[in-house]
Amino acid sequence: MAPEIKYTKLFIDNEWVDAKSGKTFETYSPHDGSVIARVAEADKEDVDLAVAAAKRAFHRNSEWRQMDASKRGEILYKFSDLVERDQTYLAELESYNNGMVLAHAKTFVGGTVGTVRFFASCADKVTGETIPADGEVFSYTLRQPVGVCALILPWNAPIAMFLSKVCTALAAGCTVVVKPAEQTPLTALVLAALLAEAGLPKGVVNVVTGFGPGAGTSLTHHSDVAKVSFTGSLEVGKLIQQASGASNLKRVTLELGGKSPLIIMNDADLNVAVPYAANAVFFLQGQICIAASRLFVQSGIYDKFVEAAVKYAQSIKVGNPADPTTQNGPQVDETMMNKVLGYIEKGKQEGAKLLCGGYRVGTSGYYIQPAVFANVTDDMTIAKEEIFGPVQSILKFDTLEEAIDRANATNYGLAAGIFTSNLNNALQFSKHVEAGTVWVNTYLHFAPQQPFGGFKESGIGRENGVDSLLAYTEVKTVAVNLPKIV
Ligand code: TXE
Repeated sequence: MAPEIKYTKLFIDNEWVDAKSGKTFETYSPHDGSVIARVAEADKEDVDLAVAAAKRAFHRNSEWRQMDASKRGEILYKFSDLVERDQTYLAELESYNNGMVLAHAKTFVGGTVGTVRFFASCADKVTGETIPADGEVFSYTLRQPVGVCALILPWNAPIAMFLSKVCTALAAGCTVVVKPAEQTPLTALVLAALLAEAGLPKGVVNVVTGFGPGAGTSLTHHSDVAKVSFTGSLEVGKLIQQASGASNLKRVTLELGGKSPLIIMNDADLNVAVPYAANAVFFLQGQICIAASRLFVQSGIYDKFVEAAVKYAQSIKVGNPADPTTQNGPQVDETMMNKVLGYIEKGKQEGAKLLCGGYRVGTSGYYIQPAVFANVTDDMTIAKEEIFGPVQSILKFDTLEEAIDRANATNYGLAAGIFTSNLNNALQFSKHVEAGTVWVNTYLHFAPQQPFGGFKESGIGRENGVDSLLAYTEVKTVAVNLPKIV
């Protein structure tokens, strides 16, 4: 049975309101393309109201700004309990709107409760320093919340993205306006309701559903928004940097795409490496920024690895995300499905060898059978551009040095991995690869304590970990004159 849709309006000042224009837009089920709800479509006028509410909530006299930091933490702990209480419903709604397999959605929601609790524990640990400054002064720094933050979310992991960004901002003491992706607006609204239930004062978290041009651009150009945290495409990330420069130089954190390399050395344990490599690129139908979309396999085991990889990919059951036996669900929408199928066609045309999958499954919904390409070379489009779909591209290499240089020959730098039983290989690769996260004999390992983000064009700044928290603060230096004593 389809999960109940409880909220479809904008959430501003802890109230549910229609868009000023009265406009709504449809949101769909990727399983069959059916409309599951009509949601309020925010535009500039609504964004102005949401930002004004967040600005009021950030005023020095507001309940939020007057609140003890430990109390902010308590509210976040209470919120984590509510997310845990409603985790089944949240996972069902996530799966329904995004298409991710229900079991994966449940794991995600369960895991993100830990993220909320990590940031709850951080709320009263944002500290400054004392400075041994030259001269007769007592000098110290304060770490203060940056102000109103716009949090612009993607559609590939909506709950995880909402929780990680919102909880970091709240732990730092900011107020926020969240814009979920137009494809997946529903779970953000439920989470907003849970934040209000946890006791969050009005205006601290606001949610405006709508599109990039419109709600998104109104936020990124707004002069009362002090920071934007964005996860999405490289193209829009660059627009957001430009909007910052064209408006008020708002702080910008960007988590963009990737073309992450995974290296399999001759000495790797193939029983472990083959399933890890598959999961690294097929999880969430390949719709993850850290997808291991360039799989470099050393020449001594190349043929054996490719054979095992094909067998593994063929065993993946694609189907209705609500079915407990399903391993891969649909792509998020028709546009993304066609984009991925286009890349697969290009791979074939440019001479890569498609060994299995790579076709649409059925005619209803946006399903693609996982594809494995062998004989992929660095110059091919599928080895250069982010596909964001279930496409494993296997390249061959001879030496570790060669693998490192080829791994780094990209404008992206989000994640990387290596499977090897040789410690020197692992440490040398980890040292020289240009990536924000390196996994050794594992992949996709996430924890809220670990900073996550990209080198090069994969982004600016970090999500999660203490590093992310500091990016929601400004450092203020205070120097107090200390008259000399004798
Ligand atoms: O992303 P967009 P799309 C990559 C992936 C995918 C491609 C396109 O390669 O194929 O991006 O996906 C909002 N000002 N990733 O088109 O457009 C938009 O409403 C302000 C990687 O969905 O970047 C949504 O909320 N906001 C990725 C969010 O930006 C704007 C996750 C993301 O949408 C805007 C998703 C604008 N001008 C896609 N235009 C990752 N890093 O995990 C759009 N938006």
